[in-house]
Formats: sequence, C-alpha cells, structure tokens
Amino acid sequence: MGTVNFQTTAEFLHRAETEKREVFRITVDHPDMTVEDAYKVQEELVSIKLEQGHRIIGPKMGLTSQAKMKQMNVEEPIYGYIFDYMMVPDGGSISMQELVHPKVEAEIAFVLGKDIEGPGITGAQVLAATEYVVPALEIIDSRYENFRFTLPDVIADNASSSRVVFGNRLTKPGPLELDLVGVTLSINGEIKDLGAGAAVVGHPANSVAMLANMLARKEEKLKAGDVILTGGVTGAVMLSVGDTVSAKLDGLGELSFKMVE
Ligand code: OOG
Ligand code: MG
Repeated sequence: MGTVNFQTTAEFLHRAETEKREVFRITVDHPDMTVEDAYKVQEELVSIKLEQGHRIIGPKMGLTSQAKMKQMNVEEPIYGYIFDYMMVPDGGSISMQELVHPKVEAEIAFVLGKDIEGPGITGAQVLAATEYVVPALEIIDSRYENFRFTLPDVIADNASSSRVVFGNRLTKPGPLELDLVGVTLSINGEIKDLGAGAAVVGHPANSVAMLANMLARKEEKLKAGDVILTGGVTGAVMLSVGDTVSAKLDGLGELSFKMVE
C-alpha cells in the first residue's frame, strides 16, 4: 500500500522485461495509482532504457480500437515508446526465449516529415505533416501475469511494447484513404483476423492527432523523423514457436516474421 515510488516501480518492470518473467500487477499493491502516476513510472522506465544506450524510434498508441477501449472501459487511448532494440527486420525471426507470452497485431505506422505540436491538432493536420505511411506488425508482451492489467498497470509497463516489424515499402499518404485500407493478419497462411484502418479511432491519422494533443499536456511534441505506431487495426493474436506471421495492407504492402525457439 501507500504511494507508488516511480523509480522503484520502473526498475521492477524493467527487470521483468530483461529477465523475461511475468510479475504481479503493480495496482495490487497500489490500488490508488492514477493514470498520471502511471505515466511517471513510464517516464522513469524510458529513462532507464535511454541510460542503457537504447534509442527511441518513436511513440506508439495503444487501445485505439473500440473493442479494446470497451474491454478496458476507457475513453482515451494510451501511449508508450518503441526503442531501437525492439526492431526486427521484415522477414526476420523473433526468439520466443526473449519474450514471455507475445501477441501480434497489424498496424499502420506514420513517419513524420514535420514536428506536430498540440493542442488542437486534427487528423488533416497530421496527414499534411506526414512524410510516409508504413505497414507494421507490433508484438506486444505485457510483463504482467496472464496479460491481465488495469489501465495504470499497462501505461506503467510502456503499453506492453516488445518488438516491431516494419514493412520495407514507404507510401506517401496523399491519395490514400487510410480509413478504408483493408488489413489481414495471417499465421502459417491462415487468416486469424482482419480489419480496416477505420478501426483505429475512425482513421489512423486521428490516432496521431490524439497523441499530439495528449503530449501537449506535458509540453511535449511529435518530432520530424518520429515513426509512430497508431494502434492495432486487427485484434492481438497469441504467438507460438513455429508461427510464420504475415500481414497484407491494401495499397501499403505486405510483411512477415517467424517465431523461433
Ligand atoms: C496494450 C497495448 C495495446 C494496441 O495497439 O492497441 C496496443 C495491450 O493490449 O497490451 O499496442
Ligand atoms: Mg499496438
């Protein structure tokens, strides 16, 4: 009980990730932890990773689908950060031994050509500041037992960020209607889930706009060169050794990776 120590909690979650083991939810001991407290823990966790020499690729949005928001009973998505050590090349492998209980989801990523500073940012402004869109597969791996958590828990845990595969094709967002982009997620050639860009708060650019507006509360902004994951278009599918995972995104391309021991 008592107030949560941001630094100690961040170290606890960092150890869970590096030692690849599940831990108890932190809200079991700290039921009063707020979303604001959780972002403070996340900031400490990000600092630890930076101190270790890892580099931020960009922020990610999570819980952007109606289904996940309803499940978590929240009205606002969450964000976390993707680091260089999480990147896996298209067609590459991910070792199960490095992870705990990974799941995969197909996403649309934005590469910014200009800084975006909230508040009041709209999806249209985001599109105007976007250099490219890129297909992505995000591998989430909650550090919590059975992938179960409350909102503050998952925010503190860097929004379950674990690995990410980006496709090789960069597409100018101009003529594309990203809300209408159809997406399939397959494992060993069998479609496991599918969706459209609109699953991400109506349009993936809206997700980036919401992120810019959330960061503005902390007087932070999105920067040119940031690569931003906008949130799952499909649901998250559990992974096993031997899975070849692929996604097809209409007009954006395909990508894949393999789960190995
Ligand atoms: C939180 C991360 C969610 C997404 O795209 O919705 C996420 C989780 O469900 O573990 O990355
Ligand atoms: Mg995601």
